[in-house]
Amino acid sequence: MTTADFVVVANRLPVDRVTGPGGDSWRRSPGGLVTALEQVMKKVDGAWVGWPGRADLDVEPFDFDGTLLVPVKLSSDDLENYYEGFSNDTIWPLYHDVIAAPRYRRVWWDSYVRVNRRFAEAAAAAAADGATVWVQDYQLQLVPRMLRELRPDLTIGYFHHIPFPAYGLYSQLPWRRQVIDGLLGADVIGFQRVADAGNFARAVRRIHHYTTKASGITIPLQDGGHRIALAKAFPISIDADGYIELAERPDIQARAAEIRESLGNPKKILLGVDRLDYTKGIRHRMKAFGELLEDGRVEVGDVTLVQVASPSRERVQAYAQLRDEIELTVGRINGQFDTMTNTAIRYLHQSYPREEMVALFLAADVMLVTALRDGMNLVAKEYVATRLDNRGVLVLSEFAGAADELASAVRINPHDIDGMKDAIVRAIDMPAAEQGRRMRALRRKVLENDVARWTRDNLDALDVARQAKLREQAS
Ligand code: GDG
Repeated sequence: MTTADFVVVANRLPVDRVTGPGGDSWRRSPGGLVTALEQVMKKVDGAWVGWPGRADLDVEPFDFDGTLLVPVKLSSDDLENYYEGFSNDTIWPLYHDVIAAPRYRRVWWDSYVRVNRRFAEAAAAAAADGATVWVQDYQLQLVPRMLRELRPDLTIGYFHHIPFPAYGLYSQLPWRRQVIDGLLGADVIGFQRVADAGNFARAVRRIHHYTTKASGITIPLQDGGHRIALAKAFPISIDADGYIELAERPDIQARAAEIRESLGNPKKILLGVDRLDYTKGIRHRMKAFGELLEDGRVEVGDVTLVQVASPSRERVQAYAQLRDEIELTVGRINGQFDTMTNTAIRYLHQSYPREEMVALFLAADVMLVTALRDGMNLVAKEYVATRLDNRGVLVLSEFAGAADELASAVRINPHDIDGMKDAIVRAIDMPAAEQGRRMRALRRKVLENDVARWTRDNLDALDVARQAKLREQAS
């Protein structure tokens, strides 16, 4: 097989299998990581290892737009145990501070180990001598160590897209030592927030008593020597220029006006955009909005909340249950407050093309990001990037990673319903001058720290690690 000098390993390949009249073909998938890495992959001799998106699909590596795509086959059992089970029903709730109860099942763990090994072996086969491999996210935490054992010549990076919890919670994990060891196989371990990197370093100290200093973790080796792994924050971002281009398009601006019109031209539109996930605080947001209507502080006709809740992980029980709860709440609020002409909440359990999302951002006066825990939250940054007129208000949870950079948002604690109600009213009533001051500061941050910068910072850190490795080999 052809090998590559730069290999990305992620749960999903950057393409979707589509069935058309002429048979099956591959189409680039719209994900954030794909956009982030597009430029890099074009420049280097790159490969991408991942699941092709359909159970049991067995395909040979193939070239797509100059990148070697290496499919990892997953059976429906693997998907149930490794993906829906261990990744999304154990790690996801545990790492989001146990908002939902994590389930610890040994068969899920066994499958997670097996599937991680399969990814590591595929990456080892795709990587050229001395290559750099960049592993993505919580589904693949064991891959760095497995890969280091298979291929000590490689420089290995890992990026963690979700929070890393405090040790008091992390220590619940029956396999806490194995997961830490898996991650420590990387030379560079990237996190969203400084606090996540700190929690990780503390877990390493508690479990192994290794020395950690600034971002460096000293890992003793069997031969009596040691190596240093870097655990550091690299806050992820968006392709800000891409969003600005969309926001400048006359057809998308016209669509934004049309959306306002079709909602009955309320004075203010509030917007929420989330995967339907219990981490996003959708229920808390609705509770606050419902109470504002009840208290008479907000009137239907003046204010409408548009909530896009895109379908997600529907086969995991906690998600099915959350959907029922949200839909019951929306039904109750709308039943009580809707009029023949206006609705309180326009709820959309659907996915939309990016153009439509941007039109919604342009139509919205207030963006509500009320996550109970979130690695970063790209929606907050996307809203800010599209506000070309420097108007609009971002209400942002302190528990989203984005809060570290976006200090000029109206910050909230989503658990404090009264505080969130006051913040929403403040956002609705905010004078244009204050909106402008805040939005300009927010836009500066997002435009400076875009996704190109994120990729560059990560790759620079990997390059430093690679140079150190080469020097060591030479000495
Ligand atoms: C994880 C972490 C971290 C949503 N609905 C539609 C749609 N979206 C897009 C948004 C945004 C993306 O999906 C969601 O990204 P988030 O960051 O908000 O949240 P997660 O999916 O939970 O992502 C998170 C992220 O990884 C990156 O590291 O920030 O903390 O949890 O881009 O716009 N896009 C379209 N139609 C939809 O209906 N086109």
